[in-house]
Amino acid sequence: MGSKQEFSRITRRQFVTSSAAVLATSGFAHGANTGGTLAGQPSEQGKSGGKSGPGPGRGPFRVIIDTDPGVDDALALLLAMRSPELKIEAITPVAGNVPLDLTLPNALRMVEIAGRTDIPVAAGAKAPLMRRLVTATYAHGENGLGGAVFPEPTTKPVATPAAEIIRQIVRKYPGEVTLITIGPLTNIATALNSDPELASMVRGLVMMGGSLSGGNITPAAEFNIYVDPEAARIVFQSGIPVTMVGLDVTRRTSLTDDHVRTLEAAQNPVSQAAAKIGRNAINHNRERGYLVGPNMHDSLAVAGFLDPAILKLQDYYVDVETTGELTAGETLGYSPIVGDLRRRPGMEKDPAAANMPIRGSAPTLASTKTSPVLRDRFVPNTKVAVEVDSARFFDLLIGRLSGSK
Ligand SMILES: [Ca+2]
Repeated sequence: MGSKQEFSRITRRQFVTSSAAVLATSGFAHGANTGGTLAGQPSEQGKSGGKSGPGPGRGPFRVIIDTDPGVDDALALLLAMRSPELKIEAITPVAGNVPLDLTLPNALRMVEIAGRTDIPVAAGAKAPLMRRLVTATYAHGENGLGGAVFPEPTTKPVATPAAEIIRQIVRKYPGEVTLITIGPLTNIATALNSDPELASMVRGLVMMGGSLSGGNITPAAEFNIYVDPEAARIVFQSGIPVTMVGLDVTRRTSLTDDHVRTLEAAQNPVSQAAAKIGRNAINHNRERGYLVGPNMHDSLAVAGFLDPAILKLQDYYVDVETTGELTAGETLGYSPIVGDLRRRPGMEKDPAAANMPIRGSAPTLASTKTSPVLRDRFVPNTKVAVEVDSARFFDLLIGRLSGSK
C-alpha cells in the first residue's frame, strides 16, 4: 500500500481512538480499571467497570485466533474453545515457535481435543515477511508442545490461506471481529497489505507480544515481535486499536505443580491434554535450569479479553525497532506520564502533555534526515497491559480447562 495513503488512514483512526484513550489513561491513574477495556471489547464491558467476571450470557464476540502452537498457544487455544463468550471464526496458524508444518497440525490437534472441528483452521505463512525464520524449540521442544505427544490429527485445514480467510471474515462482519494474535504477526500483516481498507473494519487486536521491560529472546525483543518485526510494525501503525499483552505482565504467570494437579484431577479430554502439556513444560523448564515459569504468555492475552479485570492497561504510542543489529523486534512505548521525561501526576489530562514529540535516533551524517522527531505530538496507538491479577487469571484458566468454570 502507498505510504501516503496509509498515513492519512492512520491519522484519521488515531484521532478517533485518542479521545477514548485519554479517558483510559486517567482511569488508570486513579487506580481504577474503569477505562481499561481491551481493544475490541464492546462498550458494555467498559461500562461494567471491568470488574464483572466472564461467563455465559456475555458476547459472543467474533474472534480470529492467530497462533504458532507452541506450549502456551495450546493452552490458550483450549481456553478459548472452552469459553462460550467467544465465537471463534477461524484459527490461523503461522510459523513461529516451530515451523508451520508443526504449528498447523498442532492447532488441528487442539481443535480435535476440544471437540471443535467446526472451527476452520487455515494455514498461514511459512516464513516472516522479510527475514529467515528463527524458531524457539529451546522453549517449546522439537514438536512445539514441549514433547507432549498426541495422535496425528485427521482433520484437514480449509483450502483458503490464513491471510485470505482473515480478510474474508473481517469483510463479512465489518467492525465486529477482534483479532487475538499469539504468534508472530506475519499473517495479519499479509492480510492488511492485501487490502488497504481492512484495518478500518477490524474491531480491535489483542496481542501477546512485545515488552516495555526487556525481551526474552534477546535483551531487547520479545519472541513474537523478534521473529517478524516488520509485520509487527505494520500492525502497530495500521490504526487498528491494539492491546499489547507483553512480557511486562506475562512473565508474572508461572504455571505451577498445583495448577497441573488440578487439571490432572479433572476427567475430561481438554483438562487431560492441558495437564500433559503443562507437566511436560514444567519438567522441561526444570531440566533446563530455569528459575521461573513456564509462563502462560498466550493464555493471558485470551483471558484478558474474556475478563478485563485481569489486566490494567495504559495508553502508549508503541513502535517497533526494525533496523537494529542487536535490537530488531524491540517495542518502544512512548508516554507523556511514564519514564524520565514524565510530567507531574495528573498532567496527562493537560493537552500540553500531548505536545511530547515522538523521537527516534539522532540522524546519521549519511542520512538525508535532519531531525530525530518522528511525530511532533503524542498520539496513543496501543493500550499496554502494565499490571496483572495473576490469581484471577489462573482461576479462569484452570477453571475453564478443568471444566469447573
Ligand atoms: Ca505463541
